[in-house]
Amino acid sequence: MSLNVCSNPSCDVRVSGKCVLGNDPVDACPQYSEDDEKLLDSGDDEPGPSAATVPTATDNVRLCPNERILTAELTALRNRVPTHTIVLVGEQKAGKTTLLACLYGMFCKGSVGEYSFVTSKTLRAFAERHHLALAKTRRATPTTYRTSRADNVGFFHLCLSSGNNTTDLIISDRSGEDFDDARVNTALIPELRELALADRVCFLLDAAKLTNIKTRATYRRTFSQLIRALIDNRAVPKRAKIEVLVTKLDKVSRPESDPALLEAVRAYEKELMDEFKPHWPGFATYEICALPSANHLIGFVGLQELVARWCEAPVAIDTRPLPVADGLRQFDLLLGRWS
Ligand SMILES: Nc1nc2c(ncn2[C@@H]2O[C@H](COP(=O)(O)OP(=O)(O)OP(=O)(O)O)[C@@H](O)[C@H]2O)c(=O)[nH]1
Ligand SMILES: [Mg+2]
Repeated sequence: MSLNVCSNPSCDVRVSGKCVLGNDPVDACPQYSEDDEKLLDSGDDEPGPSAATVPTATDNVRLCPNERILTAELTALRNRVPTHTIVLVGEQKAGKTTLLACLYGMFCKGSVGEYSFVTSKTLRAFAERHHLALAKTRRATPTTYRTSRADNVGFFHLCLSSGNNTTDLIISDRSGEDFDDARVNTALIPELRELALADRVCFLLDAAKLTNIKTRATYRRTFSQLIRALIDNRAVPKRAKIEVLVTKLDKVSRPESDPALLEAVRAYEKELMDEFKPHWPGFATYEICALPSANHLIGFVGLQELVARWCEAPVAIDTRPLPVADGLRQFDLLLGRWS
């Protein structure tokens, strides 16, 4: 690009601002090019049009971000397809997020029992957690990043198929601190809004903490206290099943571990059954291991059965009115005759 503003090569008007032929003003010179003047730096510092002011073309196609589903978006999904909602409950570092990461990892490899992966609306969120839980980074052992309290509650989606049946699982994950707070201050229980949607509420029990001499006394008490607080404050819907998932089984079943550790876990499971089963028929305990890093020999425990249970059709609620035993009108007695 030429920066000459005058067609006369001997004129240095561009530098000196004076016409070699003495024209004043300079643009009175016939050899002076007005067009080329535009090439001169005006000296203005105004920035060019910013990205924000340049109109961008949109095609109105909304891409699925595949992040965690937030509460506000959940209703739309639940209205579209019948879902089974699983709520994970547990104090900090109980293993909630690791369990989610493990489920994703297992379906990446193939079928789990009779269930195979169909799709997920939260693939990216699953993949991130799976990577953080299992990737060989510079850490000495695999670990999962803590779920932040600021994250609030988020939901993960898995669509699984068995034969001709497909099941949409929605699994919630939130920071353990929220559950700790709700246990000591029951006024906070209504803020655990995911519980009202639950078909299954899973309390994660850390087997390592339960058998640690320093923590076991407090942990035994606080664990059952949390279940009781949620039941007594009617936060768990009556239709929901309650599962206690004993996690980190690998830590109490190392070859060199004292067998008394596992016995202590089983004894506590029995105590929980005795305390809650009579009041909540759908109460049960199960043992799982979602990250066998302390004892590779044990492998992944109880996850195939867990998937099968979570995919079980929720018991249909009988909405028919009860027959009237001593109705005066024939019409009132009809229901009794039909049933
Ligand atoms: N050995 C072993 N470690 C586990 C297992 N499950 C979880 N962990 C570890 O326990 C720690 C806490 O696990 P998380 O999944 O982050 O626990 P969380 O319940 O999501 O915790 P918050 O997000 O703080 O509420 C991590 O370092 C995991 O690697 C397990 O089955 N075996
Ligand atoms: Mg977490």
